[in-house]
Amino acid sequence: MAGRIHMSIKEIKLMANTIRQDVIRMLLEAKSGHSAGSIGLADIFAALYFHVMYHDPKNPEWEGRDRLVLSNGHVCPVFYATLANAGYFPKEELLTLRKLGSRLQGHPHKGSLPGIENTSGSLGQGLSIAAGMALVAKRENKRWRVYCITSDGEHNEGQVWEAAMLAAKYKLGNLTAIMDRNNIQIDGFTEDVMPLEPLAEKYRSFGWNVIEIDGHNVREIIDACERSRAVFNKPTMIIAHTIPGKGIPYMEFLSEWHGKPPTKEQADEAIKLLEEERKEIEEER
Ligand SMILES: Cc1ncc(C[n+]2csc(CCOP(=O)(O)OP(=O)(O)O)c2C)c(N)n1
Ligand SMILES: [Mg+2]
Repeated sequence: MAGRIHMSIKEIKLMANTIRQDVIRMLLEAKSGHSAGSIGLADIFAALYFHVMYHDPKNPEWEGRDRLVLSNGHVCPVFYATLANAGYFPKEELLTLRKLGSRLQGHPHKGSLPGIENTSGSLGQGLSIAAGMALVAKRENKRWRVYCITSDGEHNEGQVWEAAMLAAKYKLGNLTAIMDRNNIQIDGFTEDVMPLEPLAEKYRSFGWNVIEIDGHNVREIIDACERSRAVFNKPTMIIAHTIPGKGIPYMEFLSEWHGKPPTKEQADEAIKLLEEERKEIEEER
């Protein structure tokens, strides 16, 4: 049905746990792919698709849907797992990730799979795409919003800052961007490769509404998205502080996990830890 899938906080946490387990199984089967960023974004994707966004998995092209632009396309395992759990396509298909002929390629391709609004993989372009969509929606008085997931590493690219200027110029209050501030990129820590801080001050000085959150706190994610909806004359950047590889200690904070899959032993260990976390969530009030 067109509208929102209105899960409770606890249900969203369980869904994020399911998505993490799916990502581990997908990457193990594919024997390649991006682990750390995908695992770190599970809470944000679960909150967006199972609470915040208006969408309809049975009618992916519903005109009134909110649009999600994924800019850092390499984290698509978390996106695919979220879409499958929401009902966009059968969950069995998740295990075809990166296989020849699969609709689930290593980077998302618009037109191949329902629910994908933009082709990505080449970093730095998503915020521009999202701003363009939001500009159209504003000019045509549409009620739908644009959500853009962007990474910290891709903020090395000048195009991101061009998009930031444009979105502020056109007062795109219908645009909510969420930055995966996980401090790593392909070759190390962001602050070593190309210092980005002070990110909040930079976005504020570019004319954006900026909200900083713990990107694993589902309530904070939902609240920030709701607050962004109440600001009409500025785009919002939610800087979500996340832990790459969250919940899997051998993976957490390590850029070496940016782009490699787990071995069978590592995957078994991860599933065991995630099952323990699941029990803890189930016991919460
Ligand atoms: C235009 C472009 N340049 C370089 C790359 C290669 N690349 C792939 S991922 C990545 C690191 C990006 O950092 P981030 O998205 O923060 O990585 P994560 O946090 O997911 O590890 C790079 C440089 C690319 N995909 N596109
Ligand atoms: Mg990063």
